[in-house]
Amino acid sequence: MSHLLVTGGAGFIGSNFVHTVLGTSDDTVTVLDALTYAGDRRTLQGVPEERLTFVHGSIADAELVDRLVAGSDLVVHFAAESHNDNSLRDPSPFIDTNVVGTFNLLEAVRRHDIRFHHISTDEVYGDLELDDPERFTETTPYNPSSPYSATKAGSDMLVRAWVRSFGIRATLSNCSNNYGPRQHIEKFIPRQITNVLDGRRPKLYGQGLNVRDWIHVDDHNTAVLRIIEAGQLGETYLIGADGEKNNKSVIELILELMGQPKDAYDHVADRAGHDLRYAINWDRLHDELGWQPQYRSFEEGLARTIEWYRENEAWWRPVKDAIEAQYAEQGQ
Ligand code: NAD
Ligand code: TDX
Repeated sequence: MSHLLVTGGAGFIGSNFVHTVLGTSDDTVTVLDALTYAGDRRTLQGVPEERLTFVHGSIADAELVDRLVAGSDLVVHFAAESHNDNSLRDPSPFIDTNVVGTFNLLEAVRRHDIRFHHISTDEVYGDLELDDPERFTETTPYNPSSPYSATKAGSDMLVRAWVRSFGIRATLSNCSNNYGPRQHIEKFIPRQITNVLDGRRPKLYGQGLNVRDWIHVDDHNTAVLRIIEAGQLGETYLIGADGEKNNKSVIELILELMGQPKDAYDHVADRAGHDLRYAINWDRLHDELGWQPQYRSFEEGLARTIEWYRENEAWWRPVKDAIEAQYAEQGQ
């Protein structure tokens, strides 16, 4: 039995991780979450509360971080400012949380010699051409495009430097685009699902030919657990599930699954610097650690995700108008 410190555990991927850990082990968990606009205490409803401690605070608070890290066996670091569009409007919280927050955690795990797992993204590698036969691997050079991905790249580099220079016991993972329950409705898939539920038309940036490599959030999290269990210290593992799809086809599938005409969406202003394509080669994770995704059908995973948003309107409804008003200001 271990005690985990999970940063960002009230957000999308972190909360699903806590549900999985508390549901499948005897471990205890402390969640440290600043409850920004993206965090919601209700994402943790239904977990065994007697094994959960919730701390409302920021990873930018070095003293708090030090105290919580000292009492843990393992730190799993999800907390981040995570939305590219927000990073184009105001990059500053991305520096504070993604760079300075990660630095605080690294210093604390170094002082107390605590095992650390760093959650990152495939966006640190930049983008690929649509017809490029290559996919990202663990040795692809870093080439981030947005303020968000640049701060994630910076945080990865800090972790790697703390491994090399100070010998901290850390692993890293870079995952492709996640979908599933409890994702903030600013993000592509839940935005479109809640648009349809709300009688609005889905919004496609530009021509929608940009490709994302979709993975169900539960598959991301089983991969993280496998890396924590068996990954080589100091190493990076890419997480993906062969889920490449262009945005237009995803919107069409959402409309079809929700009983709407396939063309009932609007083209809106494109994102500045919009990455064209992400694609993950996850051979290392499979060959070295024997991991495989469980969600083989995107359509089925998406249908279940649509059901979740249908059944949990109370969760997203209060912020829907404000999110759409913010997008409308940008012509999106
Ligand atoms: P999210 O925005 O849904 O959740 C982030 C959580 O972090 C929120 O609960 C928020 O309140 C918390 N947080 C923000 N600033 C904080 C601070 N200073 N201190 C403490 N908590 C803070 O993000 P997500 O989509 O769940 O992403 C989680 C992690 O996974 C991030 O590191 C992200 O870069 C990475 N990632 C995400 C995806 C994806 O598709 N969503 C893919 C690959 C990697
Ligand atoms: O309304 C929309 N219409 C649209 O066409 C929105 C919100 C997005 N898009 C496009 C932009 C992207 O090509 O859909 C694609 C996905 O957009 P996001 O959900 O914003 O994700 P992305 O920018 O790809 O980044 C995500 O995956 C990698 C996460 O937000 C990051 O945290 C993660 O690192």
